[in-house]
Amino acid sequence: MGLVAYEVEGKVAVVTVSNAPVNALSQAVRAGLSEAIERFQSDAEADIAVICGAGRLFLGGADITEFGKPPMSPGLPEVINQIEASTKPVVAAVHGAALGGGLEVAMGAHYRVALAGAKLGVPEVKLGILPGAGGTQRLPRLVGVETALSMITSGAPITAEAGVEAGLIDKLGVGGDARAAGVAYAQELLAGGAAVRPTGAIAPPEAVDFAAVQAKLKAKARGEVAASVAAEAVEAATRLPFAEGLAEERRLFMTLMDTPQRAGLIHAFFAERAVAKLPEIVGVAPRKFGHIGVIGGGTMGAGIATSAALAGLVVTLVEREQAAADTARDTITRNLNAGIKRGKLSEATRDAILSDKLVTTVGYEGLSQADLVIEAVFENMEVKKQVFAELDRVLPAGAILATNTSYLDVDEIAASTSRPADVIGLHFFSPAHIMKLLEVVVAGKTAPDVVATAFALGKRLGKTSVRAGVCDGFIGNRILAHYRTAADHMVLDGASPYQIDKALVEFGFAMGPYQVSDLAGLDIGYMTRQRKLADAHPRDRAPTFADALYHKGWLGQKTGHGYYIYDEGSRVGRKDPEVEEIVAQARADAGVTPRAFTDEEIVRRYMAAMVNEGARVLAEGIAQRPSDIDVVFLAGYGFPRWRGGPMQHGDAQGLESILADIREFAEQDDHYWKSAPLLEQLAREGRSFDSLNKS
Ligand code: 3H9
Repeated sequence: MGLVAYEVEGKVAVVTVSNAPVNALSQAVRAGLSEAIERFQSDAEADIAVICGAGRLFLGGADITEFGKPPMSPGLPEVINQIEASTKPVVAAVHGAALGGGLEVAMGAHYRVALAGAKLGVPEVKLGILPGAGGTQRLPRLVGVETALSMITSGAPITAEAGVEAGLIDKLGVGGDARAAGVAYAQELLAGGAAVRPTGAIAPPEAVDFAAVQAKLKAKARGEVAASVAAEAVEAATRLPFAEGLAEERRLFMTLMDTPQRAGLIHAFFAERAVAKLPEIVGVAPRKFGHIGVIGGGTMGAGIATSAALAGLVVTLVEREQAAADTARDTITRNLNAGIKRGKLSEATRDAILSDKLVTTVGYEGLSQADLVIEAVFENMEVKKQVFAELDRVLPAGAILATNTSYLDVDEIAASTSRPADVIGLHFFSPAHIMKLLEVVVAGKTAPDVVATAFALGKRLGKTSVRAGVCDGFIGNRILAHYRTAADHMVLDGASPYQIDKALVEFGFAMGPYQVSDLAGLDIGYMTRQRKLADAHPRDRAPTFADALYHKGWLGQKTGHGYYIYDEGSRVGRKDPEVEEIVAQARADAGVTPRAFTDEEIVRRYMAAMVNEGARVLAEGIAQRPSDIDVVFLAGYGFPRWRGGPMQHGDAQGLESILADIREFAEQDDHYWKSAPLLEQLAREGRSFDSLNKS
């Protein structure tokens, strides 16, 4: 029977889905399940059926690769209705995970057993849709509206144990064999004379204050619609008979299926999985990395050390003086304590890390046993070279020498050592123990197994690792520098920094560029401008207002004042009229007559700049694929996930249209606005960035 096996074992029909890797409910699986249930109806040898999954989990949900394509019969809702309508009882035996359509299959069954630790969830909203195979109608009937709403609108799974408590699971299975647990439970049910028990026959659940629910969801949605629409479907369950509720769910599901948000979120899902697929490391075994060294105990070094220690690695952090080493230990302890507050680790784990896993010390000799050392010292080439000379001297053969530089030339650092093949960039984002993004900067001579180790380490640390080539700023900061310039030009031409922040937050960014400056510190941007001064072109337009703020000592949140004023204890800034005056002065000094910008033009300019520089980064091979750039911006720069990332956004807008914007903007400034040749080529050929993801 292809992907779905049917066997009878002592009056129990065992229906097993085997569709590696996650038992997605593809057309062939749906057809197989439907056939199996039909066969069970007329099978005199079987009085009860068990549905289970082969491999590491029960069912991972609908086959996401089918979305956006013409539907193929039988549909999942029909198959689940068929299971529920079975005249003989059906049991779902869950192990690993039952997700989305997978949990919906389980809810269509009459009884559910789950192995301890299994995850039960309806993550559809994370893909821009809602549980569309009865989940919004059956789940509230089983667990009540409140729990159903929480699971459906967050997409977060619960454990089998919590499922039992909530009434979703009837029995917690023992042992590691779901099929055996399912058969045992089925026999127990048979012995007790259990009858069919359709979830759809349960009375509609009691309503809650749905207006309040919607208000709460909309307040935190930042433009994302799925959770709110999913809550509408749950609301329908409370007021409509089951069949009508299913029809309403279907209608709402189809509206979400048609949104660009669905396309953006599913793009993000696959982009995040494609990012680790690198031809250069296929079949290459990573080196060992159980003992990590960190050079420098500032915010970044301490964050990296925290991240590694939390992942169970042994960490030796080296500082120049004992006092600095002690401060680093204090910072790491604070990071761990904050993790305890957020429920990420226990006090016992913290104590074990501090006593057994973490050494903070002075001098490089403590690194003689280290497998991989990450340098996180001051961003200065000469300082870095001194550190690498020391590392070259003390590290054992085969150890990896990594730099956390955010823009310096990793090739030059590598060339200063006697072992350039062992050198790589590992660009963490601050705070390093929290931010997901890790740029793996591969230099010209970096060995493939060093790249493989960097990706294995990233996975161990729970990071999203993206391969980047060597250039000033790598993928993220290079593109950031370019679009940030577009924002500064708009300020010089008449837009207020506050309007720009507001327009971009409404677009869906976590923060606008001037809020980001305040968070990062205005000194960072100032140093970058100073560093690049020597390469400046006479037609470059300097953001003199930003320099003026820096010289006033308004460095952002850390000084309580940057573009915004931060009142004591507040991280939310308020506007400052004095900043507007400083900006007005900068315009006057530059001889600019200010003009008004619409929010729409602000977004168009910002995004055109981002996509254009993204195209250059691709053409130069700094990023391997457009979707890797998307992942960088989703994981590290607060880009709205439901838009899929900047390159996906470019595709969604149409590359012709982005190019037309750039040409329009170039009429006022043809020095800054030069279209990238790759963008022109793709637009000319009628192709998208996504076509490069596939090639
Ligand atoms: C749904 O069910 C809609 C219904 O309500 C209504 C229908 C009418 N389909 O993540 P991994 C691939 S919506 C197709 O690395 P892990 C994935 O791309 C669905 N492919 O493994 C990857 O491929 P490759 C609701 C899928 O162990 C490979 O499997 N369900 C699907 O880290 C391994 O994936 C979800 O949203 C899929 N559904 O994590 C669950 N899932 O090797 C989505 C995975 O070629 N999936 N693939 O790169 C997950 O969250 C994780 O994959 C899971 C395993 C936790 C299951």
